Amino acid sequence: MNSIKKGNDGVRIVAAILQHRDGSQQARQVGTEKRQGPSFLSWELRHGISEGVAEAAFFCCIILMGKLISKCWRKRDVQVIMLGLDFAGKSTLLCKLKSGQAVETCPTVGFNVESLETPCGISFTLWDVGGQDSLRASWPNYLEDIDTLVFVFDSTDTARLAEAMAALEEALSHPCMAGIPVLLLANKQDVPGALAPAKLREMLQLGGLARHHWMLQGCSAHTGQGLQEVLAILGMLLQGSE
Ligand SMILES: Nc1nc2c(ncn2[C@@H]2O[C@H](COP(=O)(O)OP(=O)(O)OP(=O)(O)O)[C@@H](O)[C@H]2O)c(=O)[nH]1
Ligand SMILES: [Mg+2]
Repeated sequence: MNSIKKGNDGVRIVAAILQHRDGSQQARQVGTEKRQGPSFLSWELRHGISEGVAEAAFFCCIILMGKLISKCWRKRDVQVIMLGLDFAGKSTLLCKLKSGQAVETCPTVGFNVESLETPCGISFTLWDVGGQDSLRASWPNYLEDIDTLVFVFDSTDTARLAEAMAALEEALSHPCMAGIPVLLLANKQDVPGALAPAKLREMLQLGGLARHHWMLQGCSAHTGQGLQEVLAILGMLLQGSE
């Protein structure tokens, strides 16, 4: 059985271990090998360190590349979810943002989805999820891996404002929502007597919103009022979350 013994003067002693019949062992030197470099560091030690450093650097590179790839992936695949009570105008907003047209809609059962772009060139996927009472239990399924939440209020429906705020609060309490920016839309501003955004701001009970970066914008999915601002704010929020 051969083995290698380290010399502390940089000389590597190559030895053979002889095994006798009675079980005893004897080491016999069969050669030496002089290594370059500082004598206080044996060849094996130096070799071991450089190998360890190379290994660590390799794994660091892998981790950094993984992070870079996942960041690039996120950039290409930004997800925005739009929630709000039924009749708030989410689907009308989605169509107006996508095509510039105010189309007649049906209540959404499930979701609609479109790809859009902010004025600063961030492409994002906008999910419009049905807001009927019976569908709200499915909202948490849409909250995983989102980058921004858009919550739409019907500014003409003050009777259901408390219900809308409770639904918002419920969504914000989901663990996936931690640190996610929120854009609140006071829709239907074209309707005379609609609750003004400033008034809605006053009435908002901050609750879970206090833990988020949030903004409020008045708009009309019918006339397109405020929709350029909506896209610009989304761009800011999405840039901030990158
Ligand atoms: N006047 C006015 N009406 C709007 C506006 N936005 C939407 N509406 C109307 O509000 C009604 C409901 O709009 P939807 O877009 O279907 O509402 P929704 O939030 O998608 O509703 P669900 O799919 O049930 O969750 C429709 O009759 C729309 O035409 C708006 O800005 N102004
Ligand atoms: Mg809808």
